[in-house]
Amino acid sequence: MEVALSFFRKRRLALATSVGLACIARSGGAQAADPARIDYATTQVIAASDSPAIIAEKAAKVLPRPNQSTWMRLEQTYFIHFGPNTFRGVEWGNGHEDPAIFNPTALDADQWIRTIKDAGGRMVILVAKHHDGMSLWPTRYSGHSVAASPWRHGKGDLVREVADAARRHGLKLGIYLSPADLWQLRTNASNPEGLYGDGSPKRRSLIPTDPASFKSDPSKGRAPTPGFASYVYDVNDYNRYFLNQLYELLTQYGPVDEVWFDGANPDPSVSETYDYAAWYDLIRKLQPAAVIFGKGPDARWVGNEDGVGRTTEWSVVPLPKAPEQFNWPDMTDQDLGSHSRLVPGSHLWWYPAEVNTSILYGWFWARQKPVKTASDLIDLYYQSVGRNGNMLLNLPPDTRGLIPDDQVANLRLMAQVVGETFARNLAAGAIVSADSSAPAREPAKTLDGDLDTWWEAAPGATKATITLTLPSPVTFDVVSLQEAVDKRGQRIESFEIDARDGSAWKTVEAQTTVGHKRLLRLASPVTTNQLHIRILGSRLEPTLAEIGLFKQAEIVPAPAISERRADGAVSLGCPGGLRAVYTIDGSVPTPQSATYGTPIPLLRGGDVQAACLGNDGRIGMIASKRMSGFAPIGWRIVSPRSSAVVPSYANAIDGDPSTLLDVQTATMPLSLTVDMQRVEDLGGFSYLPRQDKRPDGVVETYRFETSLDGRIWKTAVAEGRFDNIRNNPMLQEVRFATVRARYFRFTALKEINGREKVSMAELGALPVEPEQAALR
Ligand code: FUL
Repeated sequence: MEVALSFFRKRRLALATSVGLACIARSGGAQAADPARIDYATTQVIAASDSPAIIAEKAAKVLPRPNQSTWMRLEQTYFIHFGPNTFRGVEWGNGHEDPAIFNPTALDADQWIRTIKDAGGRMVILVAKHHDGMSLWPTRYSGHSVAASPWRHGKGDLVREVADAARRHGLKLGIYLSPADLWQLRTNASNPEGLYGDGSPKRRSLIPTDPASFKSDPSKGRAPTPGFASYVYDVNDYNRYFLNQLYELLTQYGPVDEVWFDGANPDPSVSETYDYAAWYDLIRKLQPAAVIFGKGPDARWVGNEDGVGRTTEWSVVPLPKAPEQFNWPDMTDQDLGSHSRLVPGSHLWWYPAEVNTSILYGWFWARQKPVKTASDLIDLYYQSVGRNGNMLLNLPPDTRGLIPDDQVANLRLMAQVVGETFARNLAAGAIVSADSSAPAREPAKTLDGDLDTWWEAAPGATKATITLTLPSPVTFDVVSLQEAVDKRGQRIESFEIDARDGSAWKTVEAQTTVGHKRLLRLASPVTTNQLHIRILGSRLEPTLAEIGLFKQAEIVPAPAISERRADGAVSLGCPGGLRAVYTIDGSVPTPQSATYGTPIPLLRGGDVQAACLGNDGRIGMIASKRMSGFAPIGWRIVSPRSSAVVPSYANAIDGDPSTLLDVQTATMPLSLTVDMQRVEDLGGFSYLPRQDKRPDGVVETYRFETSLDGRIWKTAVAEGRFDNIRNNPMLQEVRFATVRARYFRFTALKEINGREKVSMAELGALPVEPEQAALR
């Protein structure tokens, strides 16, 4: 035993230090010969004696690892969030779900993949297990999986269906496996066997472990998947469970190109230590080409769930420790990699951004969650792919197991615009010259359509001007630039673009970083036959692999949908007197839908989807807006009582999301009582947090009560939580058993940062909806 253990300890040490090393090359091999020379490497360390120029050179000579190079070229990737949450209409589960609720009636993974492919997606990342802990493949290591659901009579395997469909259509596959696992939580009364936080010791474990002796003798393995080996790790129960789940996912379904580790944990009251070193090691062994995202070394969360990359986005970031010892916290600062951050002791590391968001306001489907419009999605494309990041857009299927029509329609419009815009590079045929070039790196290489060849300024030059001269003037409003990051790293720090306007030059853009790809949408179209790209600052000789000029495809813009007016009606407006068509039944508008004439009454709330028809009768971009619940006509605040009521209280019930109730020094808990002035059957309430991106006063936990007379109160929700509201401050609709009421009282129990502050854009009351009865 002793011998085995000490052998194992040595092995684990070796493992820990080898994590990620398969692809780490340190600079310095040639330093013995020429101490001044800095070689290209996948990591560089800044020394106290390094001059600013040496620091810049080191930063410029950090290269992406091969898995990252392939990944960055995917650009458009898609997420699928589907699971028990879909059937419960929630964002986060609780670990008490009965797998029987997972019962999609028409699940078609092929429809998911076709939708993604048609939109230009190159990879699908499937949530195989979310925080609730239900595995969507028939894992051997827990009964809490699709095998216990009625879907496909307990014989279903969602990972298999998605992996097969992805392969059929030539898409890569990624896997999201939540480290947080509420089903396994030691305190979960629904699962007395919970492993998460069970305090178990680390034991020598063979992966894949024999499920029959998972706890009694974890050194006993089961037969490995054909083509794969077994591995030994010294881990506790939950980490062994996690490693075995990873093993199943990474050996049974073909190539996996991204493994997604989320940092969120809905119930931190039970603590568990994640043995990341072992997880990374196993991933590298089973799927060496996979990128490890988030809580991992290969791809970085951009820092928000809105789908917005930084305008200055460095792929090289300084780590305070060596990458193999680092624990990858979320990096949310505005400036992650500029020169001032590159301090002595930093380990420079290629760590590109992934920009994730959902097509719905929410990660899981629910009927009330509005769909982003095509123009929102086009913005997302420019703010992610166009800002040196990969786009990761979530398409959540509904309870049928299909991506609903409204998502498909908006995505299709987005893909049409993006596809048409980038179909033709208007710079083709230009003569490209540069004021300096390195040997064999001539500027014509920026127009050869090959990312692996590039122009590079002459040795020593950190500024340069490239000139494009076209045979005749072209009109464009998008400029695309790409650096030769794979072979030369990321270098450009600032640049400007000038267009020739007669005999003068006019600056049309001034920006900072480029990286793998930078797309610039100009304020207005430019017509010219000559263009300068002036690189004003670069960490080392600047490079450009590709240059593109494009004209955004014309599409009829979406109509403006007003807020609900005081009388509860909504109006639509199209530019240039175009005709608007709309629906309020959740269907996607078509040219045959109702034509807008007079304001649409929405006294009990609803979804408006509308589009303008072009002069040729073609449908334009679709806008949608949800009017949540009853129109607040005649509502008044009963308490806090008038003397104490600052005017802003009424802002929560004025139907106008742009006005805020904003109490900066609240005595918590803070209650707000509203008199609706009439008796209604209530089926729930809504809370719209402030939409200005500030966290102040955003409510995390609440109580909700109702009353017929303002004296006797019924509790509808004693203590509820708006899950994931910090990262996703969207409209919250909470349903409860039908109750007749004239008054309601919302109590803010806790602000997201635990401060004495309360804010809200709107508070609303919801009518009873038919499908409510089905919610548990
Ligand atoms: C977050 C999670 O908590 C959400 O539910 C979702 O999975 C998102 C992609 O990451 O942190």
